[in-house]
Amino acid sequence: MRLFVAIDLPDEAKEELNRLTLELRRASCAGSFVPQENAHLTLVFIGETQRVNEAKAALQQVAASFRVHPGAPPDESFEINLLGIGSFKQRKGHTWWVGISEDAGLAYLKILQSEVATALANAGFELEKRFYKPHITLARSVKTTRLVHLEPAPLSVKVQEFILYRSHAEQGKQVYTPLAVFPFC
Ligand code: 2AM
Repeated sequence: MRLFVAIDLPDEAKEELNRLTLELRRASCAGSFVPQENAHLTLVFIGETQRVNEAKAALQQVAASFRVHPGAPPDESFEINLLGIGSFKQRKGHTWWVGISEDAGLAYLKILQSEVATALANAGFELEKRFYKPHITLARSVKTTRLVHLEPAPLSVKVQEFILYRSHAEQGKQVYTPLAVFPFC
């Protein structure tokens, strides 16, 4: 199974992301555009594995200990703010994404990401060693036909849990199925 760990987004954020995606699609001649329901913020991409229960056990430990981490938020949840548009260059075009504001919420998010990555690595999962750049992907392999100026509306997202997802293709579409939800406790 192909697995990843991510934060789900509220409908309001997904609607705004979809508005941006549609605007980008109108200015593009090629690209793979993320459907509204698939929008998410990845913490860690695990990749192909059969060790689902081991992944769940490692993630459960993170959820149980996150609130006592020295840098953790004082409450059961924290807020991140969506801010700005960016892109990564790929061989087949660009990945376009929405970023996260540099504030206390981002600092908490980075701690959470690092805890998740460390727990999975300690459980024997081989993770990519790429620097973590928090982003919410709008589209991949995009080729634009004109200059595009996208401006996300100010939006905050309450983070109170993270989710282990399975990713698979169904009739040519990418489907993300939640396998387990891990609230901070
Ligand atoms: P992306 O949005 O930048 O493509 C599910 O595929 C999630 O895992 C996506 O958010 C994706 O990030 C992320 N991911 C990270 N590394 C990946 C990889 N090597 N292959 C597929 N997805 C990856």
